[in-house]
Amino acid sequence: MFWEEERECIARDELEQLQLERLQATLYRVGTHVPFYRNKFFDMKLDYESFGSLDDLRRLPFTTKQDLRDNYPYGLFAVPLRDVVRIHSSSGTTGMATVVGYSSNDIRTWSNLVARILTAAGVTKDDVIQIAFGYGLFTGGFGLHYGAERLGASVIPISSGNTRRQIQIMQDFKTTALVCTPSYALKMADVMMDMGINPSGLSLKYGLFGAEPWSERMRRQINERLGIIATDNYGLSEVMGPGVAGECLECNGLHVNEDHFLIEILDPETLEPVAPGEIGELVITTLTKEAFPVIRYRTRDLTRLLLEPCPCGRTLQRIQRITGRTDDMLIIKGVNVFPTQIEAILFDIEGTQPHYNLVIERQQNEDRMTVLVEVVESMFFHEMKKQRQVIEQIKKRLATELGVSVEVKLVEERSLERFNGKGNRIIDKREL
Ligand code: DLL
Repeated sequence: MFWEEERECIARDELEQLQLERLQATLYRVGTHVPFYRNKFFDMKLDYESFGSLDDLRRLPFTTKQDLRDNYPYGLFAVPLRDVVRIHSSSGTTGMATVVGYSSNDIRTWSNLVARILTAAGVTKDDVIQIAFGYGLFTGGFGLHYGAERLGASVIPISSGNTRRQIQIMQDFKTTALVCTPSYALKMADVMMDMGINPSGLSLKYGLFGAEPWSERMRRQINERLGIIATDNYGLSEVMGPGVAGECLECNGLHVNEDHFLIEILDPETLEPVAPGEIGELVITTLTKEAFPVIRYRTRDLTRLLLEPCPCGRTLQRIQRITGRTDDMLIIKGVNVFPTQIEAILFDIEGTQPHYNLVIERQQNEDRMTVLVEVVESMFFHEMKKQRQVIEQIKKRLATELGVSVEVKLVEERSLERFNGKGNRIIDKREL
C-alpha cells in the first residue's frame, strides 16, 4: 500500500497554504528559467514575488498546447538538458508535436503519485499488474510502470497489442490487476470469448482504465464481463501523464492530487470560474514539477467538481469523469489525433482535394477511422493501381506520423458536403 495520509486526508486550509508556497516556488522557477514565462510576466508587469493568495492565480497567463508546439522541442524546459532524465512526446511532425521532460525528482514524484492512484484503486504490493499501455513516447506505459514498481507490485510490462498473447499471459502469470484503455478491456473480454476462456477462471480483481473517454455503461460492462472492479484514472502528458487524478473504490469521481496540481474549472468562453459543481474546462497549474512546470494549462477537457465529501476519507477534491472536450481532438485507440494533423498530411499528397471527412466507429470494442478524401477527376480515369498507390501512401503517412492505422476511401470531386467556414468534417459514431 502506498498511503500518504497526511497529504491525501489533509485539511483544506493546510492544503491551501501548501499550494500557495509551492505556487510561489513554481512561479519563481519559471520566471527565472523559462523565457516564455519571463517575457509574459514582464509584459503583464506581473510581480510574482508579491503573490500572497491563491486567488492571485487568476492574474496569471494561460498556457496552451500551441505554446508547447511553438516552443518545440525544449523551449519550455525549466532546467538544463543535463538535468533531464526522461523525455516524452506526443505524435506528430515538427510544428504539431509536443515534448515534455522530467528531472529525477519529477520521476520520483510521478512514481509516488501513480502509486497513490493504484492504491486508491485497490492495488497492493501483492498484486500482479499487467500494463497493456504502450511503452514509448506515450506516458501511459512508463508512468503506470514506475508507479506499480514504487508500490512493490509485480509488474508485467507487456505493452499494448497482441490480444491473444495478453490473455495467455494473464492466465499463465495469474494477473490480478489490468491496466489499459477501457475500450481495450472490453476488446479483451471479446477475445476471451473467442478463445473459449471464462474470465471467472482468471485471477483478475482490479482494472485501472484511462487515457480515453468512457462511460458508466462501459464500466458496468467491464465489471460484469471481466468480474473486476474497474476504476477511472486521468492525466495528460503536458502536466505529467497518468497520476494527476484517479478514483478510489467508491468509484464515484476522481481524486485530484491537489498537493501537486492546482486545478481550476473555467468557462471555456469567458475563462472565468464556473459556479462550484458546474461543468467547465479543467485548467491545471503544476506545483512541484522541476523540468517542465506549466502555469494554468488549458487541458480542453470538460469536467466538474463533485462537492460532497468522499466516504473513503480522502479530502483531495474529486472531479467527475471527463465528459468531453472544448476542441476537436479525437482519441483513436488511445492515441490523440487532431483533424488538422490529418488534413496537413492529406493536402501534402498529390491528387487529393482539400475536402475530406473523418468517420469514426467502434466495432467490436475497437476504434476504426475511415478517411474519405476527394481526389481529382483524372484519378478515376487511371487504373486501380494508381488509386491503390495513393491510398497506401496516405495510410502509411498517417501510421508513421500519427501512430494510428486508418482506412482510406477516395471519393469523386464534389461528392462530400461543402461547408461555409469551419464545417463539421468529423462524423464520430461511437457510443460510449
Ligand atoms: O493519456 C495520460 C494517461 C495515460 C492517462 C494512461 C491515464 C492513463 P495524453 O496522451 O497526453 O496522456 O492524453 C491526454 O487524454 O487531455 C484527455 O482528453 C484524455 N484522457 C486521459 N485520461 C482520460 C480519462 C494520457 N480517464 C488526454 N477519461 C486528456 C477521459 C482521458 N479522457
